[in-house]
Amino acid sequence: MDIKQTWVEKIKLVDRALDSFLPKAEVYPQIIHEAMRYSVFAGGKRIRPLLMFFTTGLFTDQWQRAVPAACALELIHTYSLIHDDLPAMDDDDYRRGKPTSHRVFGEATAILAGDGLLTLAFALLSGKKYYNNAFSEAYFKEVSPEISLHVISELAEAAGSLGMIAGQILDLEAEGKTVDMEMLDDINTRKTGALITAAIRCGALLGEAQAEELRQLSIYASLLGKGFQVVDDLLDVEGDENKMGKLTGMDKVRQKSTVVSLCGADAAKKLRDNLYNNALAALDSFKENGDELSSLTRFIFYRDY
Ligand code: GRG
Repeated sequence: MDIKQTWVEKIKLVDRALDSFLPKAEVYPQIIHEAMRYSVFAGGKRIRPLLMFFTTGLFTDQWQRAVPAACALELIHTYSLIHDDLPAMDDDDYRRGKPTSHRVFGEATAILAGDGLLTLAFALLSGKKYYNNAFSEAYFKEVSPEISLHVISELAEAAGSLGMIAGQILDLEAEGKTVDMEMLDDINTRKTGALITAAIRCGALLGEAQAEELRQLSIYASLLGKGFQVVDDLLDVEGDENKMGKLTGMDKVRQKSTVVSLCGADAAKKLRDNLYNNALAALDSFKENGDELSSLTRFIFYRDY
């Protein structure tokens, strides 16, 4: 089985687990569950769950214990995209090739669908209701309460007003202004990097990594988060709209400062390559079980959607 096939199988597992955690679309009040499901199953790449699985896999074969936390992170990610697309924020009509949540369900329902996903993320990691869910079995059996609380707090901090929400508000405030590279790096570290870092750190915690291993992986995560955003900025300029399922060139329209607008596409590509090499070097000490994480790192840095 080649590495890509193992990715597909893990993504299918995430989809089945998400399906089991989310209330069915027929559950009252149907419209909110329909809207939550619409965005969760709209074709996301599931990069964050894979990052978490492969990081737990550096330390143990029992990576399935990471399934609930990986799903929780994907729910938080999906909520952030629904809210980011709203008229009050980026006002986007398409995401992943499909009409955005508010275009299908209206603004109020889209806001509530995001809220529902964010709160479900924390419910499924802590609620008795999920103890008997087949996808949670390993998590509730094998993970100590101390580690479980640590994971919940990592996710909350990453999503919160010092993490992703800080990045979003700073990003909105910076629209129409030219920010310097230091400020841009801070925005991106919070807006995009916080959830990427949470994927890696939660994966390491669930694998019972030692403090030094967690520190080393946090360095890797920070480089990966920066790289993720540089590639996103490059794709906005050079990407294929059909592959990406959304309009390109929007950073310019919205007068957003990006690495590409500040330094040009060539310099952005050099930065991407440097970040990629440094990210791989940060994984060096995990060589033995690190193949999947290294391949996913390559995919993230050189993806075309
Ligand atoms: C609204 C609280 C709040 C936060 C929004 C996510 C975000 C913060 C803003 C989105 C802006 C953006 C497009 C940032 C680039 C990084 C990013 C999150 C890209 C989308 O992630 P992918 O490529 O998406 O993993 P898929 O669709 O594959 O799940």
